[in-house]
Parts: sequence; C-alpha cells; structure tokens
Amino acid sequence: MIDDLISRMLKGDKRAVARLITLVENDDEKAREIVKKIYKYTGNAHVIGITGPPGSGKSTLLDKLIKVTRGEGNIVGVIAIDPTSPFTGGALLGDRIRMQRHSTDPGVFIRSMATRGSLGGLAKATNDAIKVLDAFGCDVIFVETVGVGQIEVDIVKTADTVVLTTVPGLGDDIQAIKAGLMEIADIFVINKADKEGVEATVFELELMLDLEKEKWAKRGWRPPIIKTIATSTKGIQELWDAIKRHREFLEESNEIKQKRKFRVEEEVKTIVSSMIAKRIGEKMQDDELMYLIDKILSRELDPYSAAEVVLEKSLGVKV
Ligand SMILES: Nc1nc2c(ncn2[C@@H]2O[C@H](COP(=O)(O)OP(=O)(O)OP(=O)(O)O)[C@@H](O)[C@H]2O)c(=O)[nH]1
Ligand SMILES: [Mg+2]
Repeated sequence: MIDDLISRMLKGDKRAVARLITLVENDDEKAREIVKKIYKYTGNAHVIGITGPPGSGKSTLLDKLIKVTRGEGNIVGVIAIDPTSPFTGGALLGDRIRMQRHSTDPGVFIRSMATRGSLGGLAKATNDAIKVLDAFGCDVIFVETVGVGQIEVDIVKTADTVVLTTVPGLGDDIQAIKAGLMEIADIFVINKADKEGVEATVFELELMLDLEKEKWAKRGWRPPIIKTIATSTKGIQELWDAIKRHREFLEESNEIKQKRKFRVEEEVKTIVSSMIAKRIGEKMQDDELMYLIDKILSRELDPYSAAEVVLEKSLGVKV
C-alpha cells in the first residue's frame, strides 16, 4: 500500500500526499517505513518558517506569498501548525483557512497539523510531513506556527529561513521577541503597516538589531525589516525577494550546510531517544523488571542502580 502511495505521490497525486502525511502523523511504524523509502527524493525544498504572535497576519501573508511564488513557477507546500496556546485555540479559524483557496491549484498543497497528545510527536510529525512534501517535489515549503510555545519555536528552528511577523505597537510582543525569537529570525516583518505606529516599531526593532551589530557583520546577514499590508499586496514582493536573498546568502556562505548538518544530528538523536524510550517502556512492563520497582520502594535499591539494570537487560548496554 505504501509503495503504491509513494509512486502515486511521485507522479504528482496530491491525494497520495495527503494520505502519506496522515500516516506519518498517526503511525510511528509506517512513518519509519515511509521516510526510509522517500528520503532519497528529498533535499531540494527551501523550508521557510513563518512565526509570530497570534493574529499578526501570518496566514494572510502566506496566502499572498503562495501567489507570488506560484507566479514564479514554484511548487508550494504549506504546513500550518494549529496553536497549542489556550489563548488562541480555535480563534479566527476562518482566517486560517482562507489560504485554502489555493488548494485547487495542483501545484499547491496545504495541510494543517494539530497537536495531539504528545507534543514531541508534533515536531517529529511536522519534520516527516516536510519530507513527504519535499519528495513530492515542492520547491518551497512554508511552515506557519504561532511563536508562543517552545515546541513551535523548535519546529520553526528547523526551517532554512525564519520569518518573524509582528505588528505595529509591539508592546508585549517585544518581550517575546527579546526572549528568544530574536535569535532565530532571519527576516522581520511588520505586518498591518496600515495601522498607526509602524515607524516607531521599525525604529524599536532596528535598535534591538543594532545591539548585535558585530554579530551580523561577522555573519554577513543582518535581518532586514519589511513592512507589509497582507490584506493588500504592499510589501509582499519585497518580502519574497528578501526570502530569496536569504536563500542565496545561505548557499553562498555555506551556512545551509551547517544548518542541515546540525538539523540531521538533532533529528537522529531525537529518533534514537524515542526508540530507546519505547523499547524501555515495553521492557519495564515485564515482571522481570517490575520487581526492581518494589525494591526501590522498599529502599533495597536506588533509582540509578535500577536504571543501570534496566538498560542492561533491555538494550544490553552497560553504563
Ligand atoms: N488591517 C490589517 N489587518 C490585517 C492585515 N493582515 C491581516 N489582517 C487581519 O488580521 C486578522 C488575523 O490574520 P491572520 O492571517 O489570520 O493572522 P495569523 O497570524 O495567521 O493568526 P493565527 O494563525 O490565529 O495566529 C485577520 O482578520 C486579517 O484579515 C493587515 O496588513 N492589515
Ligand atoms: Mg494563521
């Protein structure tokens, strides 16, 4: 079944893409099989993370960006991560799905992914879904996340280019930006530039960027600040041009190789830990190991010594 889906996907069948993403989302074993089979077709897509506070206009921007990049003949994939924050859950759903109108275009694939149960699972599922879209032939893959939680930040970190959106009158957002998002942004967007206070926000951001002048000089890339009105077309072409310039910078500076190396290392580590956790979780249920728990409870054994026994018995590893 998987072989059939993959061969249909490689021929451009979007329904097969959707099925494959559902499988990588819901079934660890199948995800493993799928990624093993499609990996050789991946590595071509430019992955662009779009993150920023709820309601800052990420989806509206994406809707316009899809149009511009499609106009250049690119095959486009979009993964929208549903917010985990209780403050945004379910809000503005209509806006979020507006970009779905592009779904009838055979060169655009849009998927929304929700957090189900384990949060770590979302990062893994997103990564695997990106691989499916990459193998499908997407030249550009956008990943939209609300930059509130660590998980979303982790997801967006795996993008080649990170676009951070904000709106005039930063207020509390500036704290969030300072508290970590700043570090990961390659491009800043001040959306809703039709609202008051745009220039003050540009000024504030420039000041923040100035604090790290040396870092930008050394790196050869200072994040540009682009003003957009996503509800019209103002700034959209400039934003797309900045994204392309960043991609060129990554290629020329070799940063892309380092980023990808780091990403692959992280990915393998994550997979290994989850495989070990699963194996140990299963093994711990055996009576053979359950007695250890009783021994810890009766103070005959300490948790570290028990862990050593568990590792040795389940994986044959001595630590
Ligand atoms: N005035 C103005 N409104 C905008 C602009 N861009 C987006 N909006 C409006 O802002 C609201 C939120 O836009 P979305 O695109 O859904 O924002 P989002 O960041 O994707 O929101 P979440 O996914 O819920 O975090 C919508 O009502 C948009 O029409 C803009 O440039 N100017
Ligand atoms: Mg959105």
